[in-house]
Amino acid sequence: MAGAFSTAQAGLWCCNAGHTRPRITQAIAEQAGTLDYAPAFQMGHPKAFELASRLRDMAPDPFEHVFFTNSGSESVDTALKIALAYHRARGDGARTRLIGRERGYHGVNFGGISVGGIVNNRRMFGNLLTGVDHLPHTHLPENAFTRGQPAHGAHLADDLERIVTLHGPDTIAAVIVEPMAGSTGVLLPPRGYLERLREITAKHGILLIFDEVITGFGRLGSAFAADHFGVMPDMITCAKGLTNGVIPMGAVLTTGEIHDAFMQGPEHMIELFHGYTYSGNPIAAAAGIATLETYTEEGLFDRAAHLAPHWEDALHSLRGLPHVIDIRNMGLIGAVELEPIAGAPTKRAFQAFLDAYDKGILIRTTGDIIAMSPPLIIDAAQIDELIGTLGDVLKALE
Ligand code: PXG
Repeated sequence: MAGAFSTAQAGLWCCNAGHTRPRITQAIAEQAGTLDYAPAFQMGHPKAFELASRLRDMAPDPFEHVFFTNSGSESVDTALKIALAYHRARGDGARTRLIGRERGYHGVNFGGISVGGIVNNRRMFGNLLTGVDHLPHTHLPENAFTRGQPAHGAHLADDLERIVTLHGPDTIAAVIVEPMAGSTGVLLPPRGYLERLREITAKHGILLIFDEVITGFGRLGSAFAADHFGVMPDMITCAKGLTNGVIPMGAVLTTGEIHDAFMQGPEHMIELFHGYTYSGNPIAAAAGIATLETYTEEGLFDRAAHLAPHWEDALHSLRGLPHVIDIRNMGLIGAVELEPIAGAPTKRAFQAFLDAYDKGILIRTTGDIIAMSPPLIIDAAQIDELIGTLGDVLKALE
């Protein structure tokens, strides 16, 4: 791998094109010397529009509009607010409930932790948003060691019907899920699950938001997970890989229908009372354009798709090593789940993290799960080296 140290983690799931890419660093330097800041309220600058157009071109067809933020957390809260305001703008203002999912991660702002399903992210922070409910997570033991998308669990989406019946369909604004849950340990959507969620939300006039902060920009071998699964939500949130992790930036992609609901005039009025000082920041926009160019020029999303079977084989070769109770993979994402030490959850995986670091590889652990998302520029030999080293770590682990 490049240098003496290799990352199985692409930073924090964000440096999809690897580190210090010349096109990106150069674009940032040039932009800093040309237009380093421009206000984004009631005016704009060309680079923000250019990046929005390129994102639109890269995104699946229904997505025509972009709202820029500065992080995944801001993208999530922005999307939730757009959902509430969209229904309000259409005279459907009783739709105020937001539905997330257990073991979902949607960043650390109040909206995100409210719809998120990680107890430690919630318990310290009071009552959070009201009117929030949660779907069950999709992690079923009978799917252990499945290669790719698991077979069992599409029925878990039907729980949305229960929630709809409980609260009344006309009170629910949106459902937000990660198409593949990353942070809580690479929890894959069972076959048919996302399709079922789409069906039920559409039937009841509920918006569906895919949080693609991790799955966006090639992780699954397509620009977005929506392409990969062939399921189109109403909004996509993204960040991380948008600028290759180099400069903070996020975005919300919406359909024309959602955008148009706000455009009721008069023309001098603000349509959506929301935005950040740094929305569409010129340097971030320049980094984003250079990043998308790098992905396209180097065919990195196809590369991820082509490498995925090799990645899958390499990962699953770890089956049978001590303490390994599950292995999951999709695209260039993978997880190895370890049996927790009785009475000391997370200790074993954390030791694996330390041992791996000593051997020159950076892995990420969450609970007793080792989660990996290598840069999309990795090659087959590097995958073998990485997984070989991880195998040595696991063999020696107590
Ligand atoms: N949504 C999803 C799906 C994420 O994965 C966020 C929102 C929030 O993004 P920001 O940019 O506000 O951090 C994330 C972030 C990890 C890890 O190793 C994952 C994230 C952040 C930090 C660590 O699991 N994901």
